Amino acid sequence: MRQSHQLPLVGLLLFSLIPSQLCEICEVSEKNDITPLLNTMIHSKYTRGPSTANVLLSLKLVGIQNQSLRQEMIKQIKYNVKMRVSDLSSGELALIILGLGACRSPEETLIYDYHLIDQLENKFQAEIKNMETHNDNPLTNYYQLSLDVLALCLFDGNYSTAEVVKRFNPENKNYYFGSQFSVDTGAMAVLALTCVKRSLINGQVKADGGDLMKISNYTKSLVDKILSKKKRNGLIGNTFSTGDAMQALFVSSDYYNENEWNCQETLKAVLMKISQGAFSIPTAAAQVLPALLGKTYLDVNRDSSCVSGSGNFNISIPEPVTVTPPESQSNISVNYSVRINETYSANVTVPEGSVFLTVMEKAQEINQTIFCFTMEERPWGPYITSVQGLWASNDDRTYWELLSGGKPLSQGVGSYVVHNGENLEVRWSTY
Ligand code: CBY
Repeated sequence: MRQSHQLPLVGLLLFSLIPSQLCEICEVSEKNDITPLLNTMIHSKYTRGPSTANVLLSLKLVGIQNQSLRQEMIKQIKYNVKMRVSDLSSGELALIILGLGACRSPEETLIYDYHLIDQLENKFQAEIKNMETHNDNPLTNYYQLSLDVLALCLFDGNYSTAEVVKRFNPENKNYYFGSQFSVDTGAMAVLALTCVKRSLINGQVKADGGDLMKISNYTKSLVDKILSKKKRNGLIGNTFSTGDAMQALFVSSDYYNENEWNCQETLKAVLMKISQGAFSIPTAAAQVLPALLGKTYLDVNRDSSCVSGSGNFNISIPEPVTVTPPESQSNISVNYSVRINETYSANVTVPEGSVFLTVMEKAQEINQTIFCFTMEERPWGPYITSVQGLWASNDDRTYWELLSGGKPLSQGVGSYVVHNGENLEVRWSTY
């Protein structure tokens, strides 16, 4: 064959060798797919709860501009930092900084007006101090420590690279709950470490050469652990950790091979969960949304970041959906137990469609001594802090674990809907 005839053939061959994934953008293409998330996030009653900063951050990252909604959220955040900054946990404050600072918008000045970076530095120090005095246990957890490092790194706060290297070793127990690697925690750490690594490379932060190497090794190992939690249906960890895992994998593509992760498959699995109504809590919706549009928390202070990746993806605010409760409800009965060393049980009758919390309230009415409990409002909904007067403690890594049929639940008491005949349990556990 003459050379001039060979050329197009060679071209065709080369083209067919380019993996198809390279050409695909892993991002939602149908705006209707994310409408349920937007509905959950922007429904007015949620703009005031503990998830406000997360919702603001998420909406800004994906380029949704709604002035009145934004003003309301900023008002709420302002109130929180003015009135109760000392009550905020380190991670909550970090999220506020990320939310206010995202996209170089006017409210960014609030970070400096209220000295939020200084306050976060102090809170981060308090986390480290607690680890020194309480057997390596932070005041909160490593998910929040990673948010702290991320916010300090993105907004030029002070943190010690040596401290990061010392604490974020992937074998550290704080990445695990029991023997299980926490995908959410690992993913947030990858984002934080990637930011730190970039600052070291750009020379913005000084460190000795070994630190950069260690951070790279940590990232590689965390990415491996995250990928090992990939499920057959494409989710990574569970429904609620997949968005964070996607963000981590977006920023760390140097650390895994293309054939180790099929982003399209993961995206499809998340879209399926959205269509099944899985992201009904604003925090859940806010955490998953950026990844679906190819965004990560590292895009927060990039100039051009806050427009939709595909350019022509124009999202408008959907009309709120009004849910009408069913007219007549039948009752169901479940078995409810509190397990410390002994097990205390009761049969409880609740209306069909009730959540775990309703069962606990009913049980408390039956026997105030055995079934009394306390809870507090967290970004993911109510969190059980004590049962029978026994309090969960981060210093001791104890908590009240929720189980059904002996298996841990992946939802909290405010969202898990119970079924007739189910064996529900709250168990005094360590993590
Ligand atoms: N966020 C945080 O500080 C929380 C970090 C987080 C890793 C979080 C999951 C992930 C996330 N994206 O926010 C986390 N959970 C932690 C750290 C913890 C521990 C809390 C104590 C501490 N050291 O801070 C602890 C005790 C191990 C824990 N979670 C317990 C529970 C159970 C709560 C039961 C109760 N007492 O009310 C529960 C219900 C598990 C169980 N079977 O008992 C639980 N967590 C769940 C299900 C979850 C998921 C919530 C999913 C949902 N739809 O409600 C979770 C997203 C989350 C919140 N926990 Co924890 C993990 C998942 O399933 N992917 C930062 C802050 C600023 O927002």
